[in-house]
Amino acid sequence: MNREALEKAYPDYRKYITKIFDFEQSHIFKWWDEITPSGKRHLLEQISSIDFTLLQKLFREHLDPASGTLQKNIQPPHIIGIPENNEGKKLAETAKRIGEDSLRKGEIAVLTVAGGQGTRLGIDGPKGMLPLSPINKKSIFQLHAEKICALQKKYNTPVPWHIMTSETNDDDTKEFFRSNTFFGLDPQRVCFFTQRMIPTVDLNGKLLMDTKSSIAMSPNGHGGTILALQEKNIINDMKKQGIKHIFYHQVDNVLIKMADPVFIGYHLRDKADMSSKVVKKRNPEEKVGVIVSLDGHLHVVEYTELSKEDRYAKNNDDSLKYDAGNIAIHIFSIAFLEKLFQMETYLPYHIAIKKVPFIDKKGNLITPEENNAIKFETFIFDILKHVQKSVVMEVVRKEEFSPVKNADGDDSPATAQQDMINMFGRWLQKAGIAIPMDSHNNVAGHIEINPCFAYDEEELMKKVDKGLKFNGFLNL
Ligand code: UD2
Repeated sequence: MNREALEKAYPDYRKYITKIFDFEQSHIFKWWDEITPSGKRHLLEQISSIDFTLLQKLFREHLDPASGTLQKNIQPPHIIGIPENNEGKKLAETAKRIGEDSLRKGEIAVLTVAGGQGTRLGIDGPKGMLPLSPINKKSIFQLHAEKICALQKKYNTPVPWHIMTSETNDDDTKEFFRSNTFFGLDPQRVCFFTQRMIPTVDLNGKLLMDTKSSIAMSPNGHGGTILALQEKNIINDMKKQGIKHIFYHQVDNVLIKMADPVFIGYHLRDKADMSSKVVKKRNPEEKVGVIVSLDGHLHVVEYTELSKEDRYAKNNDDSLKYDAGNIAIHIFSIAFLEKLFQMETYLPYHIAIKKVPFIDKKGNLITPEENNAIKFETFIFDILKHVQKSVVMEVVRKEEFSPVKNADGDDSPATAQQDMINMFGRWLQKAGIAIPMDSHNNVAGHIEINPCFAYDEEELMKKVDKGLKFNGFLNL
């Protein structure tokens, strides 16, 4: 398609059309004469949303990775460990009281990031819709919703829930909540917002098309949360409701201890800007980033970016030196986020080389078997660089972290279900109920406990019938 003709025909989009040619991306107009007027409009709208200067800079950085590498002076961070003695337990109890007080005052909102595409899981639709609970096959969203419901009852307070989606799954997510009557939550207190999208390019930096009238775009990473909170004025809405801190987590962790008061308490006690939970890494190759201290600041080194030497580095007692696995559970203070907005700080983009479907020169949709594309993503934890005060708290993995990432094997729906059953089994055992285990040390049978019946072990102890006999199936 001819540049002058296009510029003349669409004067409103002239400056964007010019950019397409200046940045040598004019192949996207290959099918211009074939596509419908609404297809043309869509493509022009997409072009007007793209920052081509940024895209070119990111691609150049990808070609010259030396500019992006760091990690020279990393050290293990200071961590609040799992309480092992009376002193540790007392500190945790005090923190819990502080956190509960804040919950009662209605100062905490929950934010779930659910804008990802779930490509590794290979499902069609939002991950949160996956039916997952061991007996009732409740979706992940429902499991989260019930925990929020239980919190509201326990602390007699509203806990607003903000869910970040992306263009790829926003409609489906909202429709899922509507058709399930918001799982009993007040729809006024469930707020959806979308993150921005960024184009995907091929290995030569050329824009990929997923149809003849559409550039392949992907969500800009969970770091997009920060920009979205700012652009959509969500922080102001939260402040009006008296919210002072945001409890942040990823949609895929079915064991999430929603708005954990102990964690909130430590965060408040230390007047932290941002706090993080960690678990000990299972092994050097586990796909979680690690929290480290870098030049006096906390920093997360993503699993793809930690050198082999550091991945395998050991302490004298043979434990891993960098084992503070980031499980993406954070608290942000609103005051800190406001300061961050004023600084106009931009999170850096990371690069992922992936397989992305595209249309070839003949217009046929190709699903590649080899990596063919570069995706650009920002990561929420990169704001640690701007944090003055921070808490890192270690928690017990089997009580708090079981993500659904893969279709099978580790971190799959099957392991998530088993981890839930085993956790409920341990709670019941603590309450004095005999729970038989199989040869893999898993509960022999199925258990599901609704958080509205018992939110945690403590509550279960109070409520469960101590004479209960487990016959391999328990749905409370
Ligand atoms: C993430 C962390 C990893 C570890 C692990 C724990 C990154 C880069 N790595 O790995 O260090 O903490 O999680 O489970 O974060 N999402 C969005 N928008 C996006 C991209 C992702 O909302 O543009 C959400 C997504 O819906 C999911 C979460 O972020 O809830 C994690 O995304 P992921 O599965 O791509 O991250 P993963 O598992 O590689």
